[in-house]
Amino acid sequence: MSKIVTIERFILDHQPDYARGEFTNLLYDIALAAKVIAHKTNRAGLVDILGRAGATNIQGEVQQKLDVFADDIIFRICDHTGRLCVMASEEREEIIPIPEPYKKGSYVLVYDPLDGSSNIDVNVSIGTIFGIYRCRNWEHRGQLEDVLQSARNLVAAGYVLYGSSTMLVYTTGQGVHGFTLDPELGEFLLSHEGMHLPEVPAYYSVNSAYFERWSPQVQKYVLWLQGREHSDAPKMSSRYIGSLVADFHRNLMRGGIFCYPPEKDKPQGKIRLLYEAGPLAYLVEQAGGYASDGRQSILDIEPTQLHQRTPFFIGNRSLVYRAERFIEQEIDLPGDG
Ligand code: P6P
Repeated sequence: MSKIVTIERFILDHQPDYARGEFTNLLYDIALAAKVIAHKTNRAGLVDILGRAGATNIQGEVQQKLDVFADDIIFRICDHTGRLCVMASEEREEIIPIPEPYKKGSYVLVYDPLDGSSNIDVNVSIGTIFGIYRCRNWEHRGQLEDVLQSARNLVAAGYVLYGSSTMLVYTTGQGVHGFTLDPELGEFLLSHEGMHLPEVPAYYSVNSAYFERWSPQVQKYVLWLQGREHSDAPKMSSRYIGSLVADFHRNLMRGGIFCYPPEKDKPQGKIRLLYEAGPLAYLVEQAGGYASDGRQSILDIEPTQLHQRTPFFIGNRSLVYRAERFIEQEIDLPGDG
């Protein structure tokens, strides 16, 4: 039997010497939010049934869409602790200042409260993604400049996967560690210490229904992934469930690549840079992998807008580097002189 380590114990035992508890407590706050959201998402189907009496559920709460609920929970757990100077959420158009009279803290929290929430109705796993920066501007309460930082500046990143079990996976730059929620104890217990991408990838994840939307270079890359046209790609299987956190987590555990390429009418793709691609890119590098927009590391992209999107290739280095090689090729199109 392995040792029993709660996430709180692990965070304390691994906090950097300079940590004054603010950063450590912020990670606790996120773990608490994950427990509350897990409790709610695990009853998603029931909330509709229980809440059929009018627009409220049996607790008399106004029924909220789960992603709005998740956003609200993270905000209400984090807004008053004095650990943050500002937040940004996929669910909110603007940055989220820390309300007066609460003390301004040293950190910035960016998050996608419930990614893939459209999958809730069909009982497919969904996730929360988060990233933590240090505040840049000490003069004012948090500002946009504190949020618009490249993912290379992250001091922590992670995700929560609400699946067959609820897992919280995070890194503070000292490796990637996974914790599984014991619903009876209400504790996240260390279950995957020192996670690392396997050398040999098992899966590629891409929505092949969009093949015609991609550039010829991306089309050739995906055909390569599929082992066609004299491909020297490793033999892989295709897995794509339309939930980034679930697809990413499986590929982290088994090796592989997740791709959301640019499209003719969506040149920036779909995945958000600040609170989806950036935190996962920071985490995957800690697990031996790499993330790119097809031309450069996701970590080096300087955000200019809160909700900007980016093409996204993330997973085993060898597979992502290959995507960059295919995309940089100038392909002679039919009719070219
Ligand atoms: P598509 C969910 O909406 C999401 O943002 C990611 O979780 C997921 O990987 C992607 O979109 C799926 O998008 O266009 O393939 O349905």
